[in-house]
Amino acid sequence: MICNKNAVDYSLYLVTDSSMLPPNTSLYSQIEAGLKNGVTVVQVREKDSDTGAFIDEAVRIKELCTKYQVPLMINDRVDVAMAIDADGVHVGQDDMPIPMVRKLLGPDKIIGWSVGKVEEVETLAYWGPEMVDYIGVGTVFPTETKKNTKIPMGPRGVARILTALEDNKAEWCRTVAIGGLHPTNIERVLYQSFSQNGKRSLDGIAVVSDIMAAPDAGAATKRLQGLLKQNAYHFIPPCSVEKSDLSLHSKIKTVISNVNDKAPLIHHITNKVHQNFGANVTLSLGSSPIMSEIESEAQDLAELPHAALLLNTGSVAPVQMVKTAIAAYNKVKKPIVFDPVGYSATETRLLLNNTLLSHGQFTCIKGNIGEILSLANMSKNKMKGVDSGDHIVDKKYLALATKTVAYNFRTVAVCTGEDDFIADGTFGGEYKLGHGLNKHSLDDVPCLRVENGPIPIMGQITASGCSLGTTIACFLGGYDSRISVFETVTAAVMLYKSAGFKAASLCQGTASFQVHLVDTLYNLFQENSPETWTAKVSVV
Ligand code: TPS
Repeated sequence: MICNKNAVDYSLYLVTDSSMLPPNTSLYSQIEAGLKNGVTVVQVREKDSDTGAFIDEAVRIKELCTKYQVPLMINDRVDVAMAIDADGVHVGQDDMPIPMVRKLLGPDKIIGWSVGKVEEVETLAYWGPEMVDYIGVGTVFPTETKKNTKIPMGPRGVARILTALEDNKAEWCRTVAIGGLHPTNIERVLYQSFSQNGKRSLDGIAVVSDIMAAPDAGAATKRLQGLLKQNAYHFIPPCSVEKSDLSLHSKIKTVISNVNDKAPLIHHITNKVHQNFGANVTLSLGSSPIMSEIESEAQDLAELPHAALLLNTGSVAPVQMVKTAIAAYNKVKKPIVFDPVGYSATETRLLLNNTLLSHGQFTCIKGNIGEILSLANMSKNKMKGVDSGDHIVDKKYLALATKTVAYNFRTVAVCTGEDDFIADGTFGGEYKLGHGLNKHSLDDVPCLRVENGPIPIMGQITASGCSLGTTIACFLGGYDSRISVFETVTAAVMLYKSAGFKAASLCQGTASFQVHLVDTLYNLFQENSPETWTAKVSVV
């Protein structure tokens, strides 16, 4: 027994596995390299060892843990934990029931439980603080390490568990996320996993393969420690200006001249109906379109200067290709605009859109009223097809839904309709282990409303909504860290609405509306005089 169980640091929790050791390493050399470089808890997990061998191993690992003053947990085997006086036991849902484990171990040992469902949180809350000390929340992502894992829950699934802990007042219970966690996704998981009230975040992460299978386990541990200490996830370069006295109009001018100078490359993965129109809109905004669904070039495209990805799921490229593209843009910190068309219209679309949402960090998520209400889980009726939901007029409700999407996905969310709503739930990329961040609740999400009166003809041509996505992507492609993503997206929405309004007054019908829309976008962009635009913005 090493520790006081109420003062355990769960931030970097190592679960051992001797079946994946690289050449020239041993179980002990890997664990010691981890301990030397910042592992804060060790769990011995040997699924196939005989009892005698397991005990020998656990005794040696206990010596290491004692040397580094780190708590030692035993997976599943309460008898082994008692025999060697380990600090505690970690059990799964199918292992010995928790009240029995507690009875055997007594009140001072640590008990951890693998949890994936809200009902399991309700149970541990019902048991009270004497039973479960911490939970392993997972599996977050698919992993080769554990057989028979449940369906990956993604960061939103982790957030649901953290919310359930708050709802059930289980404030004593600490949390680590586990399953498929690696440096490519850990910052995102820490950033996107928080309780709905903002008061709780993860206490740490648990890994097996990232350390145990690493040729240099010390370096792997250091890398993880670095990510844990960062306290911010910059998925695109952070805004360098805290507060500026410049007016919105002068910022918009800067945004447009940046786009003009940089001529961003807008990589579209979009539906067939939108492809041609989207390419023309891109060109009208001084940018270059590329419609590519080739998986092997996604990384190369992401690395081109001023590239941005527009991902529209109206008709979908192969899922693996899309995942590769999301990872590629996240890796090089370039913007992604996500347009989850018909988000939950069918089970297939819901699954696909949710899979993609759990796979990356999006700079902006744009949807129509139906999509945003469904994404916010505030839809009263299930949306049919890709119905825009325009009949819903309660503006407060729409603002709240937009804020909820922005907050839940840590993104800038845009809800389109007669009025557009834009909300910023990014909080500058900040995260903090354990107790959430002060002032990071839904109420702290800023939201704007962009109005230009009804433009009904906008809904009578194809791909007008999709091309707002294109416009946002062009503006973000020219992103300049002196102007926030929120303001950059607002500029795009205001330009697009003003262009739609003007084109509607110039056209003779739907076909010429489309032509006038591209012409007007081109002209307003070239003139760069936002003070003449008709769309008005207000704070909600
Ligand atoms: C603290 N568990 C869930 S996923 C996984 C394991 C072992 C494999 C992750 O491997 N929570 C805690 N301890 C446990 N043993 C579990 C959950 C069960 P990798 O990191 O290689 O993806």
